[in-house]
Formats: sequence, C-alpha cells, structure tokens
Amino acid sequence: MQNLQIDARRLWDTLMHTAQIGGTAKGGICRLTLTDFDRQVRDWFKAQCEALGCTVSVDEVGNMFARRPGRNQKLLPIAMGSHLDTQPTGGKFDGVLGVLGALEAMRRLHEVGYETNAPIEIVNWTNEEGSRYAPAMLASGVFAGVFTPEFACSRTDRDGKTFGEELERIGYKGKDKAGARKFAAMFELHIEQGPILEDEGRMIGVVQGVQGMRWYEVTITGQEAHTGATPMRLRKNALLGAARMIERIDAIALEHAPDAVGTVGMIENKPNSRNVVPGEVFFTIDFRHPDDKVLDAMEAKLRGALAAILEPMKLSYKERRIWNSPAVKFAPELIECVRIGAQKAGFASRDMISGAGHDAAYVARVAPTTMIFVPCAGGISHNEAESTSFEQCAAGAQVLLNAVLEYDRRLG
Ligand code: HGY
Ligand code: MN
Ligand code: MN
Repeated sequence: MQNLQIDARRLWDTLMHTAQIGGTAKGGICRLTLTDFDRQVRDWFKAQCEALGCTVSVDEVGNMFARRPGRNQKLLPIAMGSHLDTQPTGGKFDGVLGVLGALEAMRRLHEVGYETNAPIEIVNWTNEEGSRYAPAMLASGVFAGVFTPEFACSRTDRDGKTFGEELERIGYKGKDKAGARKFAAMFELHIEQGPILEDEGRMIGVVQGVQGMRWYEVTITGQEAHTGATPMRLRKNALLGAARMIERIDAIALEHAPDAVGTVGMIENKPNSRNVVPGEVFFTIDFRHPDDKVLDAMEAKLRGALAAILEPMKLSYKERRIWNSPAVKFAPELIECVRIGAQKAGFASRDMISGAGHDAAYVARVAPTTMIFVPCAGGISHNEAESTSFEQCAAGAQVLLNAVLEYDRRLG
C-alpha cells in the first residue's frame, strides 16, 4: 500500500469555495437542510464526484452516495460520510470537513489510479443538524431503520413546510430505498466541537463512541392579560413558568456533572408583546450523558419539576420526548485502523467519546463504524467563529485516507 499523501492545498481551497454557498458576513455558513443553498452545494458535490468517475445515487430521504469501484465488486463498499447542512449560525467545518475530506481522499485515489480492493463511497447525509427539522441525524436514522421515511418526510419546520415537500422542491427525493445499501464500514471525519484535543496539543481524536442524547418539547399555557390592570397574584404568566423551568433544567444537569449537559436552546413566547402577560411559551430541551441510566434519572427529575413548579402557578403544560439516541460504541477494528492511520501520518492522538451527535451514531447500528476528530479553535462550534486550521484539516483527511486504506488492505 503506497504512502498516498492528500493534497492539503486543494482540500483547503475546496473548503473555502463551498463556504461561500450560504456564507455569512461573519465568516460562517447558514445552509439549512433542503434550502436552495443546500441544493446548490449538493449539485456542486455531485458534479465533483462524477468528474472523478464516481456513480452518484440518491435515496428516498436525500442521502447522497458517490461510489468508486474497487477490484472486487463482491466486497461491500467502505464509506466515508458526514453532512453538508449547517446550523443557522454554523461554521465552515462542522460536517463539511468530513464530506470534503472524503472528496480529497477520493481525488487522490483517482489521480494516482490507485485500485482498492473494495468499492469506496462518499456519503452526504441529509439533515444531520436537526435545526430546521427535528430530530437531528434524521436521514441517517432512516438509513439505519430508526425512523421510517414517512416519519422523516412528515417533519415540519417552524413555517409549516414538510421535509418531504422541501426534498421534492430541491430535486433530491431519490428513488433508492433508504437503507437498502450496505456498507463494509463507515468512517466519519469531523471536528471535535469541544476543547480537549487543542487543550492537550493533540491532532487526532480516536473516537470510541457517542454519548446518549435526548430532546424534549414543552408548551406551557397560562393566560394572556393586561400588564397594567392585572395584579401579580392573579396572573398565569407562562413566561415566568418557563423561566423557572429553565433554571431547574440547568440545575438538573449540574446535579449530574461533570458529564451531564442540559440546554434550553429554542424558545417561543406568545404573544410576545410588551404589555401582555405571556399566555403561551414553547421551548426545547437537550439532555446528554454517556450513560443512558443517568439520562433516565435526569428525565424523571424534569417531569417531576414540571408538576412541582407549574401547577402551583396555575399553569398547564404539555411535554413530550421527541428524540432518544442511546449511547453508542464504535467498531474496535475500525478504531484500530484510525490509530494506525494516525501513527502512519505521525500525529499524536487520544481516545475520546463524542459529546456531539453524528450520523455515525446511527450508521453504527447497521455497519461497523467509527470517527476521526481534529481540533477546532477554543472548542467552539455551532458558531460562525468555528475555526480549524489548514494543517488540522489536512491531518484529518490524511488519517481518513490512511484508515480507509488500512481497512481495505484487510478486506483484500
Ligand atoms: O446536535 C448535535 O450534536 C449535532 O450537531 N447535530
Ligand atoms: Mn456535525
Ligand atoms: Mn452540528
């Protein structure tokens, strides 16, 4: 197996080029799933892969697969996947580095005419972020059999547009059944989205798995009233109830520190008028922890708090868990390939668990899967200031290529 080197400059230029598709004034990207910017970057990605001789397929929830044949067509493909959709105030690298790092690896294989044993595929998973359509990792979840295609297509954004309508509109509702494709393995390159690698001065994270994640939606109902004429003791203030719940949710996470995290990230207050006592508030909750039993305890505390806090305030409420992604462990043999890939490239690495969710968490249910992390400045992500250096991007793509070729050699 030759010591194939990726072209770091070409990778960086490709990252900077695609960052303009939905690029923001602050240097981030707003490329929400199934918007016109998503279509634009998908069209570009498809053309780049076809220029390498890859065959590009799209499944019924928009997942894209670019396939390069190998010597032995009987072997299942080795996939390298991540996502091209971003948060509304996303950075240039979350998800994008995984897809474009894979494209750089594919470009390298193509230009030197390297023949792999197994076919190689790049995957662009639809709606990893879950920002426009909840839950996150929706289309890789369909691929893994966690959600039905019908469930995914029925999801609506806050403007009432469904996933299915928007997928049709941008022309990426493919014919292939989601999940019909099988992989020998999937490797996902991603920025860490946390501070550990940078803090320890290491270039590569050898990811062992993904922590458990749960999302909830809460609607609190009180009574709209005049802010001037309604005495404090007679109010049913939904926003005050939400404020007390937000404080309690933060405390529940702190009670399970240091590994638990709890966040209220989205809130809608109605009627949101300065002289009306708020009558209804909607908000979301994101709980995460490496141990699902701790998440059970946090969930029980949440439900206890809703009753204990809101009932005395004469507020009614609805709460439902809309997502439960249990903790996941990755495939030991692939983890070893990543370790070897990092050693071959001469980078210091460390084992770690992913705090963020990734498509790999679902794909691991149907194929041997693992991830490779590289640092991001200050651990900042889901932020337009997200920054991973030229060298770090190159290191990640090099280790991705090395790990894939190491695994391919074993299949030969
Ligand atoms: O929520 C997550 O962890 C991922 O970024 N979608
Ligand atoms: Mn991501
Ligand atoms: Mn993300």
